[in-house]
Amino acid sequence: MYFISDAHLGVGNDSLKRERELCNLLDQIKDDAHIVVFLGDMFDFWFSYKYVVPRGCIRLLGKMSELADHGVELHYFIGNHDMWIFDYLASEMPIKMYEEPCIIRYDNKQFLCGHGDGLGHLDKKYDFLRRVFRSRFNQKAFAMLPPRLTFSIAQRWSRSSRQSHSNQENHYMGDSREGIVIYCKEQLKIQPVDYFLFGHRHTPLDVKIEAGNRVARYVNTGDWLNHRTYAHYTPSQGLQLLNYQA
Ligand SMILES: [Mn+2]
Repeated sequence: MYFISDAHLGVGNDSLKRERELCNLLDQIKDDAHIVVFLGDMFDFWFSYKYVVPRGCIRLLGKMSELADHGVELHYFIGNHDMWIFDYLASEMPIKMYEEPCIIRYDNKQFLCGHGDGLGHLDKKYDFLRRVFRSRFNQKAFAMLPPRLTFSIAQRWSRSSRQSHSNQENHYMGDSREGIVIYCKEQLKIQPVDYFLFGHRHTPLDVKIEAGNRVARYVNTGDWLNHRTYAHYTPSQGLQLLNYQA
């Protein structure tokens, strides 16, 4: 079982190289992966219209559908950059799409997965924007604008969102400042979880989470944008954070 996040395809001069490397990883794991979980922001920006889809990212889309056809179970947690992907992927291949964190069961273990944005509610302004952008009514209104306008608004939002999140330090900031850690502790109080997996922080992390007499691990996959890190679980070796090797 593999977990990958935050490739942000479409941004930067090395986007194509990043995409090729990601496809290469998916090729490497194709035969032994039962499940691949994408933890969001694989695309830097996406908007699916009813009849039209954006340009680009065909290698990844092709590789994902190849894995799905090969019998690999695919899951996709929508991120804050690709939140307007809607039903496009699921209409092209067997893949399970999620807008909010959700538990995936494998090997009698509970993996609580999600993208990770807005968790812990440390940023009220972001909570508000998240609701605005995820409202079905606003999405429908947005889809009626001509793409030229939609894309320029969206690219500005994407850039500002990347800049505001880049204020977050690229190391562990402490339990009270890590929104995802706050969320993990709350969840562990309510239900048993073995592993929490998130992206969005762009920082590979492996944190022990304790609540009452329950203990779990929170692993952040880092990102494919800068770190080329991902997580791998096997029943014999448990959960590991790994670096991509060409
Ligand atoms: Mn994100």
